[in-house]
Amino acid sequence: MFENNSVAKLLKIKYPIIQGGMAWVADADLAAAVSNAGGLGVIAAASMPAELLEEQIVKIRKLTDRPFAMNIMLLSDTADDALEIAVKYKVPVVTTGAGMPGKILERLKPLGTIVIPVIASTAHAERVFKQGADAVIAEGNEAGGHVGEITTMNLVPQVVDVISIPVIAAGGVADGRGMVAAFALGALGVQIGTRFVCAAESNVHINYKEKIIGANDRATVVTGRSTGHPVRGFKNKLSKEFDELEKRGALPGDLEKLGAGKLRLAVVEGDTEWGSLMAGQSAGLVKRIEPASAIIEDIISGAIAQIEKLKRFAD
Ligand code: TUI
Repeated sequence: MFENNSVAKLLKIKYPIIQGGMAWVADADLAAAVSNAGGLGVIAAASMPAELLEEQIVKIRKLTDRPFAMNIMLLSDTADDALEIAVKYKVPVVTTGAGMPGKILERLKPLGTIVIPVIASTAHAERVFKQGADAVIAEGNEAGGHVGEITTMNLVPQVVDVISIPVIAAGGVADGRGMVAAFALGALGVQIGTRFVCAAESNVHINYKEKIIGANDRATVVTGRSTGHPVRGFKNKLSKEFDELEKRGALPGDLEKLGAGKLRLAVVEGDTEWGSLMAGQSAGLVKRIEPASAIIEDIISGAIAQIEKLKRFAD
């Protein structure tokens, strides 16, 4: 079906669906399940010390012979280590987030690694295009975790207009309708995070998954704008405390202290009040825990059904 899709061809995958590179969430188990289902599974380096990251790469190669990616979060202290591990293990695809990946492109492009930066503005898209990126992931404000200001609806077509490499849409995509909408805006693939948090193969604490399944459209909020690194996650005691500190003009250092270790607290310990439950606005679309293969099949069949409706412009 996607034989002529340039993202599927570039990545040698069946469906142009890329799993989000979610710190603490995106391990070899989840990534292998996504890759085995025909998407691109992603291991997030951000939360992993070097030995654990190496172990996870060895593990995913046992679990799948399909392509997979490593996500390098550029704000992380271990980004340089992760880059060298990507080289050592010849990881086929690297996605980057939360910064400008000039150094990563310089190191990996000569080796033939496919590099796909996440960007949140047209200026960033143009920069990484000139630096040799193979594609970009244009991530809108609806996404979970660290977010830019522009919505997916506006970001994607404006990015498509300024670069001539494939654009993958992220932020607010969780089902077939979202995938078709992304393609209507000119994207040639989608990145999905929040829905894969609830995959059966995801090792995220059940409390976190249940929060997503119980969420409505207004369940998330962006905090931390004053730090320069705004983050979207569930409204809870932590987000309220963060908001209050920010309103009182707290120093970035104090806000950082409040945030430290809170993603782990949510993902590993299942603390839904004081943990940082990063999630996108699409949490309201996620209805159940199901295998990654069922998620991907539902997205593809939903997209086909939606296209049929669109052809008739009617119900
Ligand atoms: O990176 C993400 N999502 C993330 S990273 C993360 S861990 C974190 N924890 C605490 C504070 C901040 C982060 C959780 N979720 N998505 C990709 C993404 N990249 N979204 C936006 C950007 C981005 C932003 C600025 C990319 C480039 C950029 O460039 C700014 C610059 O000039 O450095």
